[in-house]
Amino acid sequence: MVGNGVNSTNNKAVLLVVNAQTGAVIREIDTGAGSASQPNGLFAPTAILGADGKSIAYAYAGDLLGNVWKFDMTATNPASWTVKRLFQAKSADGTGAPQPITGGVTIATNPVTYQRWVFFGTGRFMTVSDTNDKAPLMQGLYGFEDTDAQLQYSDLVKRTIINTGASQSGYPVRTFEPKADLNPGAKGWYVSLPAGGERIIQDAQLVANALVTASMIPETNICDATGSGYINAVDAFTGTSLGTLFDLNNDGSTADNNVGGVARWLRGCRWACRRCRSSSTGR
Ligand SMILES: [Ca+2]
Repeated sequence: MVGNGVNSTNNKAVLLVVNAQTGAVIREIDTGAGSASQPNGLFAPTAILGADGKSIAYAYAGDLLGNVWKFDMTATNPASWTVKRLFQAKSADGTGAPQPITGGVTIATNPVTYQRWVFFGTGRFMTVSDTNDKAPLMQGLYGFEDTDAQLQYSDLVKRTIINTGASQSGYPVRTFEPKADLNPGAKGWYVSLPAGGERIIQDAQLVANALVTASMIPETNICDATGSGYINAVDAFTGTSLGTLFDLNNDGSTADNNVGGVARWLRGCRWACRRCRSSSTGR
């Protein structure tokens, strides 16, 4: 299974299911989302096996217009496979421009509720103009339950990044808000990334209950090989702080209780690209 990607002739987001042995197309599942004026494309899908442990039951994928799709492939006949939208990510809490989902989506089961969850970050880094996208709160990080219906922003809890200007052991650090349960009835959470062009263009990794994903902040000069970003880690099922995860002072322990002058709530560690490569800035 592959997403059709960008620049297709019909500008839609389409999942392609191909026979791996022969290359024959088993089914193209068109989400119907996209047009010439709003070109779309589907990115990397993640599939879930059914109860037999060998047959694909569902696949999930995001598209250029911020849609998260769930493909139901439980039917024996591929012609009966269906797709539905679970969410549409938009900037500034759902009121603004669609947030492109160009990395894959991550799927996991909540160990407490046994419900399936979907995780992803938003952003794109494909064109020259993408590097100049520095608007605040343009992109985000999301986690929500697959309720088999489309969720709205009102179904999610807004989480925030706090303590954004600190440093520890030479690293710029920041923190997510202290550990807290989801509000009653909430189906997930989201975090808006700050200004400066920060975005997420990779699929998140789940390590135990830690959702870990790198964000990137490109430099405006597209010829520059440098840039920076954060390694972000949050509690996957609440979107809040984990406690301890990073060893910033290199003492062999992740119990860095005081980070950047703020106790215990470290969740982001900034990295900087140091590749030795000639560029316009000579770095
Ligand atoms: Ca340490």
